[in-house]
Amino acid sequence: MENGLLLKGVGSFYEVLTESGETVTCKARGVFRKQNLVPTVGDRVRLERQPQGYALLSEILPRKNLLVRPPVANIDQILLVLAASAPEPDWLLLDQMILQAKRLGIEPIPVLNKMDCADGSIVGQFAKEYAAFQTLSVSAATGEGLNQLRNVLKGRVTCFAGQSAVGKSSLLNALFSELNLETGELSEKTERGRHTTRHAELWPLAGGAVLDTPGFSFYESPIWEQQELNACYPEFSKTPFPCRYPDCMHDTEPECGVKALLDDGSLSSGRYERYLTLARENQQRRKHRYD
Ligand SMILES: Nc1nc2c(ncn2[C@@H]2O[C@H](COP(=O)(O)OP(=O)(O)O)[C@@H](O)[C@H]2O)c(=O)[nH]1
Ligand SMILES: [Mg+2]
Ligand SMILES: [Zn+2]
Repeated sequence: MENGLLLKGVGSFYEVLTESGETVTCKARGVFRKQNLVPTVGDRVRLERQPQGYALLSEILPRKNLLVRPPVANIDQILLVLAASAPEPDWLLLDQMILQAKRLGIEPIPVLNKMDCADGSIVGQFAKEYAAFQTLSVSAATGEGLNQLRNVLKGRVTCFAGQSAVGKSSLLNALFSELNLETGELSEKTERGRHTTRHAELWPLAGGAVLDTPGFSFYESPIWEQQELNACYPEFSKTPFPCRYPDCMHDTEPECGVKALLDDGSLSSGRYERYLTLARENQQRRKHRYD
């Protein structure tokens, strides 16, 4: 038995990257169908070589997470791509994506692309508001920061997300010259690109793998307990004193440590205002959860 990472499914065949770095085509055991278990890109699997013919995919190891659109399992991290010029960053969307990722046990990594033509105010806001995160500043056009990006991808399974035209496909193409994804401004893009109907596929890179599908979507917002939501904001942990209420929403409550951070300028008002928008929405959903 060997362990491997499922890179790609083609009909009833699966391509599995083994620990020795070999790509092996496997057939799945019939038992999965009976168990209603579908081998999925990203699955950690066990395979058995056969004396002749295809290897058998004989076991799917427990999944850390399973995303549905596109179907992919065991994502470790998500690169949330923004442009330092156009299109203007949708910071609220970024903060929402950070929450969604954390909920699924995926590490969010904000990435600022187009550094070759950066707008200083966007670079400044990015640096200030996401200082508590691991971030990257890159340019698909000049290659700036791509070595750091490759380092971040090492040994982990990564997907990309972000608004249209921020440069997700360009970054993937810069990492994998064979990929050849369609890029361009919104207006230039054809309705259905060559790659839109394909199934997702993982590209092995430096002991890890990258999902080739840019434009990744989550399902609708889950309902959070306030404490869980607070835990998604690493900058909140630096409060000078704990909030009086452990489930403090940092809105109008008395003795709020987060408001104190805001008052002394160490928490950016933009991040805080967007937090409050999301926290209030969440509170509404929580109130109406049994409607
Ligand atoms: N100046 C500059 N333009 C870029 C960069 N990355 C992508 N672009 C351009 O931005 C546009 C959108 O890129 P694309 O990769 O299609 O974005 P996607 O929709 O996120 O996949 C294209 O015209 C790219 O040539 C970059 O680092 N610098
Ligand atoms: Mg694209
Ligand atoms: Zn508080």
